[in-house]
Amino acid sequence: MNKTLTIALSKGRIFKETMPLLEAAGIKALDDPETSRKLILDTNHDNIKLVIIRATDVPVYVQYGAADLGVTGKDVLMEHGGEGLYEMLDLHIAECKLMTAGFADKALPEGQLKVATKFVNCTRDYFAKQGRQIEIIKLYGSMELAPIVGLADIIVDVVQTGSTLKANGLVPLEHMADISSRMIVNSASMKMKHEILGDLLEKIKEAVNKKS
Ligand code: PRT
Ligand code: MG
Repeated sequence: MNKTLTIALSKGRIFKETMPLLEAAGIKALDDPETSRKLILDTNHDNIKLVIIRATDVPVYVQYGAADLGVTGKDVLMEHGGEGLYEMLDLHIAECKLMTAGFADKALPEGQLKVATKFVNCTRDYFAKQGRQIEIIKLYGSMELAPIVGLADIIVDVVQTGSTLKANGLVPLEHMADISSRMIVNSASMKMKHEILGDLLEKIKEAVNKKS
């Protein structure tokens, strides 16, 4: 039963917080993505590799089976839609909240609200459910700047400590969703590699439960 497994992770907080869980399941990375330029990292198991990619690309790699499994924020997963993959485990890491944010003391326009965000689908769904008319302005980063320069009335972004909002004169307004990172698995891999995946997921689940 020496089937190969490819695990998709992103650099930064997800890698840092996922590795202790993988280590508890007996998987150690042989390189550190912060210092290595390698995109594919070997592990202490010949049949298990890690691919290091952008956070928003993780569900895409898993959807198409380029990775058998991966770790991704619920925000990224909701935005992706979850096609072709299963959400298997809440890892309770990289926790934050998806929020709207804006100026504390500024009245919002009566009519159409301009909302700047990279979370286009989540934002559309959230405001549609409330029957509120919005225009979405898609950005790829630094959403906090948009209200300051008059590009948008409010933003939708993930917030952890809130200090980035505060530093830019903004406040959190509406809580849209609690976010944490999830273990996702390609739906075909789940069938083809059921034994090795089931074993790994079980060990990771134990490690998650031990932590909380
Ligand atoms: O950074 P990059 O553009 O490569 O991609 P990314 O931002 O999608 O990835 P990464 O690694 O930064 O985040 C991965 C996942 O971590 C996200 O998808 C979230 O699920 C989760 N997460 C948890 C966060 C935060 N906390 C967080 N604070 N993602 C981003 N932030 C941002 C926040 O938007 C703000 O700009 O970090 C900044 C600091 O936050 P405050 O509130 O503590 O000031
Ligand atoms: Mg980031």
